[in-house]
Amino acid sequence: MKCFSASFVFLLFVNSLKNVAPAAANAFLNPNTVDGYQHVDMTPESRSGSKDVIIQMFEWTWDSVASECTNFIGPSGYGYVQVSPAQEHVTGDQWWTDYQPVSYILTSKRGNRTQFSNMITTCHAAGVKVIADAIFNHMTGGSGIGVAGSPYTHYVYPGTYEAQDFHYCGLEPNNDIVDYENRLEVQTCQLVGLADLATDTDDYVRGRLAEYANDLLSLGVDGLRLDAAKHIAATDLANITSRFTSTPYITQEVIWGSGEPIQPSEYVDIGSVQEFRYTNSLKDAFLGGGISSLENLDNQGWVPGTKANVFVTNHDTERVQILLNGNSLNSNSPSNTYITAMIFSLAHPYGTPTILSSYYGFTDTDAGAPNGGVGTCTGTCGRNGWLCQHRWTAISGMTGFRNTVGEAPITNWVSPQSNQIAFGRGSAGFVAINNDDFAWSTTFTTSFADGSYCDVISGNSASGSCTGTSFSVSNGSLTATVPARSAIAIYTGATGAGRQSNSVSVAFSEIAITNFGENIFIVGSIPQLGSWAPDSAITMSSANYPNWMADIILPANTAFEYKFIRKEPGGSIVWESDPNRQATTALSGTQTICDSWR
Ligand code: AAO
Repeated sequence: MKCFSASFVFLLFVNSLKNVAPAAANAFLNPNTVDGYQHVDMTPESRSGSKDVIIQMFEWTWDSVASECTNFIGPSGYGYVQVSPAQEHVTGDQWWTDYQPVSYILTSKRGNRTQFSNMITTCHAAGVKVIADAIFNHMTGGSGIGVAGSPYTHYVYPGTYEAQDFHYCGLEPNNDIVDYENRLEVQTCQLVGLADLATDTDDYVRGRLAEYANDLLSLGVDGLRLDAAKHIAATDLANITSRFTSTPYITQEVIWGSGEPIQPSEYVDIGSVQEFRYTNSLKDAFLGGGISSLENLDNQGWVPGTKANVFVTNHDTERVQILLNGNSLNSNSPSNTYITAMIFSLAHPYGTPTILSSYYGFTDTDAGAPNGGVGTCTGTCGRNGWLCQHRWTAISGMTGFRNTVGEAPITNWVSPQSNQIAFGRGSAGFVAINNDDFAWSTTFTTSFADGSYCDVISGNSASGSCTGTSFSVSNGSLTATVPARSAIAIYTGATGAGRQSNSVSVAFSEIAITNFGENIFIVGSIPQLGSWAPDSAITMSSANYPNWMADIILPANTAFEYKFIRKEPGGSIVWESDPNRQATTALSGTQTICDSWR
């Protein structure tokens, strides 16, 4: 997999880290009463100043999350890391073993209790808060011994739960959910065979789940993602969360489904809700439906933006996409739409955005994390099979944008056609997204003061100048060309002029799975890339397999096309599929381009 979408190449420039002071944690309590139970909800904004962007660190070990908090996530201004489940789970290499709890011992593939606690301390020191993925709905689908050594059977977890603590709904064969249009079935039968905790009738279960959550909170956890929340009645979930000893940010997985009786809105008094209609709509809009419809998302009948947690993809949808022609964009989506949709998500005020940071795993949708779960990123790319989306220049750049614009409303919205939109956020940020196959050149009206601003999609601000493109604003006017299937974005915190030199060093990184004896090369339209002659293609190094890498000096500010080719032991050559990849080199300095074989 790759740093961005398959059919369009997006420039990633070496990014200077933004200085964002850790905001004071400001507890703003918003008491709600749900079915007689007292609740408090806390939005990310209220806990983290303007830093509300969440990174879902899918399957990263605790030690590697801690390092990344220090090295990149904190300095870049992200608000939260959402980490994979912490409790003991069933054994197995597949990623989804994490979603079958065996006990509430904090030992998982990702590390033990001490490492989990150290991660929280380290991330907090970097100004980053931690959201834990918590599974209240169920235990496992079988029997065995968990990763911390606890024996279990489907309905007996010695010392934790006994057989009477589970639902046996009796509505379907094997008690498994089949009919999502039956509320009782969804909330009392088993999700994919997983033993369903009796969260409605069993007070011991409610107390035990709250005790588990309170243990996480006692270690400093700031937020909880409540997995499969839809499968627990909102009133029952409210009962459990009312027993929490502190007031974490809560985001609940309640997948909206057509014709289904259980609605995301039922859960908003407990906390935020993951709004999957947003995910589906962005996919439809960016894959051809038109993005001009995305201006006002608070009038769609979804949960209010202040209660919505939104994402372009999560760990499920990026995999389901492959199997079921699914419901979200992912890093394999065409025409750079994965990136441009994430730029939109970070620019638009609706909801609290989560950015998935995951790994290449789409040839085997069950595949667990590479490199033993040790997340690895270098510069703006992933390594060792990791994607490191949070490091991509546009994503970290737009996080700075979001932190700067805060809650400012949309201003100066224009959409000359259905796949071109531009808008400001107050007078502090301006973005233009071009989802067409041709460049968009125009003069925009902004609310900016006169000055020269860095485009944070192509680079950033460093030492008073821009590592990518810069734009001048004069009397509010901004004249720009928005490249095809790309975007430009400026904000008041990133200023300076562009720099120009004769050449740049471009670090190409291609994730490609190969067999023994096969090698990956790069070839392209300019002489430095062999002028499309396979014999002149540049060799890539496999030292960081499956990332194949090459540092190549190219002329600055130059558009070119390229592809990766695989040379096989017998001498035959396999080209990547069409169309050619396209890129433009930076004005100066160094640049990283991350791709994956297609
Ligand atoms: C594994 C094996 C199974 C085995 C089981 C037990 O894969 O074969 O039976 O163990 O041994 C993850 C994996 C599962 C894995 C499980 C446990 O994804 O494959 O099972 O760990 O190891 C529903 C739930 C939702 C859930 C989703 C997967 O409502 O909560 O299914 N997601 C979470 C996690 C997920 C995890 C679990 C829950 C379990 O994020 O990673 O599972 O802890 C409709 C319904 C949704 C329903 C989906 C899928 O969605 O509305 O509620 O989600 O179908 O069944 C449009 C429609 C929408 C529809 C969607 C489908 O968007 O509008 O209605 O399409 O894509």
